[in-house]
Amino acid sequence: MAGLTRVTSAAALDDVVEILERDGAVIVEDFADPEVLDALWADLGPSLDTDQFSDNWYDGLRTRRVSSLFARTTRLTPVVTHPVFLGAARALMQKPRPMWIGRSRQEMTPSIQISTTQLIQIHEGQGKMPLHRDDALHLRPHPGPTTRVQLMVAMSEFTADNGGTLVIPGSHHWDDERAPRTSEAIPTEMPPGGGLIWVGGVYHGGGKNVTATPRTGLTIALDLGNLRQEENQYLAVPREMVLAYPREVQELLGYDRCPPGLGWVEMHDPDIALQDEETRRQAGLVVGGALADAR
Ligand SMILES: O=C(O)CCC(=O)C(=O)O
Ligand SMILES: [Fe+2]
Repeated sequence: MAGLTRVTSAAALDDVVEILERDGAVIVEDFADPEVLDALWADLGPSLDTDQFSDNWYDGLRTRRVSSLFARTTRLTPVVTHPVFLGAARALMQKPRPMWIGRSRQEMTPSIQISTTQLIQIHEGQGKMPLHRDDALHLRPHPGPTTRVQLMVAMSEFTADNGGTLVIPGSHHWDDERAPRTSEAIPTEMPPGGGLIWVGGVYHGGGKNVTATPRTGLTIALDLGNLRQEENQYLAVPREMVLAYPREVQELLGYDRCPPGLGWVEMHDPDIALQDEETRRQAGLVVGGALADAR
């Protein structure tokens, strides 16, 4: 069976979007530089130094998962803003929607947001994860518009034997009646630093690891801004860690209004919560647990 389509970071965005529309998945061979990978291992690796595994069959009883990644490192900017990943996510999801407001015909373009972040380490003895669609979290019907674009960066090599993510190309076009079969799935094989990008409607799942070496991946999902985040970034990432990131990443973490008007606080865009104490107080935000003087 032919493998998944492969490109490099230099690929034209239009080509990547076309592959994602056709196959629902693509491998970017050189997604993360070795320095980026080293920095992420330094910040995040220690959280995998435990003998704990996930506590349920679906997540994997021989799989370690670490979440809240933006609370654990300030070095995810080149990953989440990678032009191929973020560019494809924007192209596939930020489609203008027409609407009437009174007699004025307007177009609103939704925002996108970070929805889930995890390190996933599959150990020897872990079997295949059930094939699933991640956008099923939003109970949405298929086929339909793309509402999630997800990334898996290989923190270690991904092979067919060590649990490289299984993907059924084209399955985002299927309806909700057709069941996924393992025989249709292709393993993701990529070097450390490689990136698998897939759309939320594609059937996929972690593979079986029959080797003695764990397989480690770092996943970030971007969802349409009018959906609830899978992982609650407002609770997961402390304000001071959000402040350590550039504006574009802050917006992706949810400090942005999804047009026409989702996510406001005290009638302001939510990034008001990242301003200095005086500005927040004047805006009417509750600061330090007390009602602001402005009330
Ligand atoms: O670990 C993997 O390769 C995929 C995991 C996955 O699909 C999930 O956790 O939803
Ligand atoms: Fe998944």
